[in-house]
Amino acid sequence: MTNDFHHILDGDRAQIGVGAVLLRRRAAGLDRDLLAAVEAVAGQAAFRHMTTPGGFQMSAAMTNCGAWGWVTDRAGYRYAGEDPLTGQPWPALPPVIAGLAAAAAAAAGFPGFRPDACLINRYRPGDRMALHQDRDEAGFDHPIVSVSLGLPVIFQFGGLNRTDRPRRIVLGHGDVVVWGGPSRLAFHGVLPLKDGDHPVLGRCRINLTLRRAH
Ligand code: MD3
Ligand code: FE
Repeated sequence: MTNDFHHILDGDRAQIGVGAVLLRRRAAGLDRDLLAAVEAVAGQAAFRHMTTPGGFQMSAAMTNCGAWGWVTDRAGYRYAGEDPLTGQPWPALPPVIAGLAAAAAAAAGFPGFRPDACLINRYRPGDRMALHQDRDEAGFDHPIVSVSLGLPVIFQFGGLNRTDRPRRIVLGHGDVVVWGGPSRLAFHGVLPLKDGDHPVLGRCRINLTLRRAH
């Protein structure tokens, strides 16, 4: 694979890696519905800055919806069925989010995707996410669907080894990416969010990642 792997599939789909399909602005028309769903989730399970196993605070604030939520604390990274802040189950996956994820996965060649976990990351200017792999799920056969809303960010898309030089892709408002096949275990991260004022989200970026955790 070359380092500028980026094939246009049709008007609004681009293959950005093996098994990775970018659906540019796919969620833009749903932005207000998605935001209302996120606000409803956050009313039950508040955004919080979780602690890494090493004792650092995550830069992005996070919450979850769906049967399983990704959490981190001094004990490690894992999926939990309850919000550790309240002891309550995570809010149900809103149908607008579940429907978007299933339709996007199908459009990318992964029919029948039924996510059971949705991590919601909220970035303010300066917030970032270091290069990592997503490997806390029980298996890696299902794709991950990511939905970006609000301010654009420079996303780093690496390879299967931490030392593979990552490519940079801007992820902006409404962009949906399906990460399946070998891309499912690629290293990835985001650079510090540049300040700006988005017409719908203000000085903020929200990212949803939909996964099959169990
Ligand atoms: C490529 N989130 O929550 S979204 C994460 O912008 C995470 O909040 C970033 O990485 C964010 O774990 C990146 C794009 C993304 C998400 C998951 C992936 C790319 C991925 C999993 C495998 C490969
Ligand atoms: Fe990730």
